[in-house]
Amino acid sequence: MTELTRLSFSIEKPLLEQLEKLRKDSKYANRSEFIRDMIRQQLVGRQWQDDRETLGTVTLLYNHDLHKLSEKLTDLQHHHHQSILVSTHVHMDKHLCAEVLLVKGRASQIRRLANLLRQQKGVLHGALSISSTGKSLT
Ligand code: NI
Repeated sequence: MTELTRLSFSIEKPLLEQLEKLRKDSKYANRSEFIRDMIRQQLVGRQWQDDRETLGTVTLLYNHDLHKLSEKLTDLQHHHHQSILVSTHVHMDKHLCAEVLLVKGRASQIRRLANLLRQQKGVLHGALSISSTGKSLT
């Protein structure tokens, strides 16, 4: 782990109050950890903006009764197997399925894959959650 450096800085009182409100709302007990995580959040956003190698999850909810939808989604995943690290399928009820894919690759490729999957007819909800491979976050 990298050595910690203590620092002091000036901040307007109302802005400090806003920071404390954000910290409490986010249930962080430790202000330093909250600020470190805010910085990391900015860095992850920057990695995605700069189209760097990233990590993300794609969640899909769909009705498997729809003609050939399951096959279509499986075909698309096979076609993009280099980007998909792991996938999980859960049968939600008699008709609905949920899948979560852990994906890794350039940000633009992951976005394209997530959009391709969620725009298939019969996919009721599709969401991309962005994360990071962890490089440059420590
Ligand atoms: Ni299922």
